[in-house]
Amino acid sequence: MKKILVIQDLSCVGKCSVTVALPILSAMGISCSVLPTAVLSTHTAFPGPHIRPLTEDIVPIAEHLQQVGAEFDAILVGYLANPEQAVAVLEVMTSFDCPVILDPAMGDHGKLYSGITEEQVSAMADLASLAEVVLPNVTEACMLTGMPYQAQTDGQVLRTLCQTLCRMKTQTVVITGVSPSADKTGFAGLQKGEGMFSYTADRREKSLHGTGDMFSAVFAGAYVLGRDPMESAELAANFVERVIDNTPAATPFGAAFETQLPWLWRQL
Ligand code: PXL
Repeated sequence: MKKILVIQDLSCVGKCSVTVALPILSAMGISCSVLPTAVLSTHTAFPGPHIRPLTEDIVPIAEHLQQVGAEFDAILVGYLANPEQAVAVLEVMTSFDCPVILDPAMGDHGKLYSGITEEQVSAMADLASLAEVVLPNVTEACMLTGMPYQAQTDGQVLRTLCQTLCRMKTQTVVITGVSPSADKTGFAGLQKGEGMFSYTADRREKSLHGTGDMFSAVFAGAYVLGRDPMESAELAANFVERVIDNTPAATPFGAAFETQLPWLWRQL
C-alpha cells in the first residue's frame, strides 16, 4: 500500500485541507498520515476563526515519526498558518527521503487569503523550488513568480509561469483554475523534458471552497499510484467537476465531495 504524509491545517468545519485529503486518499486505497500545521475552528473564509498554529510542534512531530520508522512514498504540503511554518516544513521535507508535492495554498481570485502575508509568499517560493511537483492556482502562480494577476491567461503567459516555477528540484508544475476564455476553465502544466500539457472544460457557475485541496489530494494519490502528471491532473479535475455538479449550493460549509468518493475508487 502506498503511503502519503499530508502537512496541512485541520479546520474543524468547512471541508478543506486535512479533512478532505484524509477521506480522498483513503478512498484511493492510500494510507494517509497527517501532520497538522494548525487547528482552526473553521477555514479563514468564515469570519473570525479561532486559530491555534502548531508552529513549534511541526519538527518534533516529524522527528518522532522518524524515530518510530515511519516512511512515506510522498509528502503533500498545503496551507501553512505563517511564514515560520515554511521553515519548519522545509526541515521536515529534507529529513524524509521522498518526493514532495506542494499546493502553495495562499490565495485565489487575485487576492491572498485572510491572514496570509507577503512574507509568507516568499517563504512558499523557497519551498516551491524544493518540491518535485507544485500545484498553484493562477493567483498563487502569479504571486510566487511576481507576475501581475490576470483572470484570463493566454498560452504564452502560462508557459512563462510554468517555466519560472520549474526551477531547482521542481520537475512538474500544474496551474489550476486556468481560464482561456470566460466560459472555460481547466489546468495548464509543464513537465521538465516533456513540455506543456493542458486541459479545459466548461466553466461551472459555482465557486466552491476547498476544491483546490480536493484537486491536490486526488493528484497526489494518482501520482504515487504511478500515473503521469497529465493523467493525475485530469483525474483530479474530473473529480472536482463532479463535486461541483453534485453540490446544490455554494456555501462556506463546503462541497459535497463525499458523494463522489465511490466514483473516484472506480477510476483506479
Ligand atoms: O482551501 C484552502 C485553505 C486551507 N486551509 C485554510 C484556509 C484555506 C482557504 O481559505 O483558510 C485554513
